[in-house]
Amino acid sequence: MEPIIDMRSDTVTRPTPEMRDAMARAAVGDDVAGDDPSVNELESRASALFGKEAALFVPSGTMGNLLGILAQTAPGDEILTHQENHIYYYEGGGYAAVAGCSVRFVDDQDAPKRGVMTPDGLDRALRGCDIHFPRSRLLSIENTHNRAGGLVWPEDMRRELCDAAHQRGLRVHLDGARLWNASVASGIPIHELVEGCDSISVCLSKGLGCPVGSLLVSDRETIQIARHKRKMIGGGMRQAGVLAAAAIHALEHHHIDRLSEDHRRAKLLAEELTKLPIFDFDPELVETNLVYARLSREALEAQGDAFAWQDLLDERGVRCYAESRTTLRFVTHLDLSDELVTLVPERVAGVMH
Ligand code: TLP
Repeated sequence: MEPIIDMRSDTVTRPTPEMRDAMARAAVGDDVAGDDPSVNELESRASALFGKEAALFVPSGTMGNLLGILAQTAPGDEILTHQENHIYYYEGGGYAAVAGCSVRFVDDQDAPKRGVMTPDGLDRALRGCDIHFPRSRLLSIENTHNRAGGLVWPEDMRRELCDAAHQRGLRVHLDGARLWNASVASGIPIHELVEGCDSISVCLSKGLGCPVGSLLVSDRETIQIARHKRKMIGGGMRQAGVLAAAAIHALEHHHIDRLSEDHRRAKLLAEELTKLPIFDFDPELVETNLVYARLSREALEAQGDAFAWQDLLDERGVRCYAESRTTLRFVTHLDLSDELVTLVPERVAGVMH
């Protein structure tokens, strides 16, 4: 069925013609030798935007998170995080396989929103200093929180948690793959959203529409260690300015501001989907560009679980991911339009006829 509407992720976007032009024209050099002017420019722009001392261009968000861990822990250390956080859930266990760390979960039982952690939750997880225990070293938070539905952390709670973590001797890493979305949705500038975070990984290849790339942002010393570790794990790239130029183009051409369009379309889609008996979720939970759409009991009984629904929708030209047995995820992004998004509910409804 034409056109195919690909809502699997905001990673599926292709660079715009203008972005490709900027990439073709990029000034480049050998970035491993520190010679690539475009990468150097991107890194210094990022550190200014985030209000931190330094930044490092890396191939992926997964590598940004892994380097955040590698630069701030030693093998045997423990990372504290929520059980639904990407760093634990989706990164192939890199924290263990490469960094030699273990993970201990901080629950969200007294938090107003899923995936949000509190100082009390942190205290329930921390076991203190004792020769029997691993050294608790790093707290990792995620904003926006992917598996909690793209939610934006309540800023006061984030700051409170960062303070509590520091008082307990932990460093704080922020997985800000979609921090741009958090900033646009909350109206809070990026540099404020990262106050109290010791390192931040942010993706360029999601909402901003770049083909490749993420940044790790931190203090000079941590970035220096991360630069060394990046080379160690094979992430040193040569004429990477071709890629950095895409990001500079995105920053200069309103690819951040336009995320409000993605958020508006996600909300609209959620409202339309919940008018169908196929879904059972609250559209109010949609705060940014991710729509976690829980299937109704009726839909599950009629056609099978979310994985079966994913295949059925695929046949109808709507691509999305099943995130669990009951829930489909639809993501809005740069390559969609109002026209395409409004086609989705009727195609979904067609599955039941
Ligand atoms: N997330 C992808 C999948 O891995 C699930 C997606 O489509 O959402 N942190 C967060 C919060 C992420 O959502 C992702 C990607 C990453 C890190 C990793 O980024 P990449 O894919 O660049 O390694």
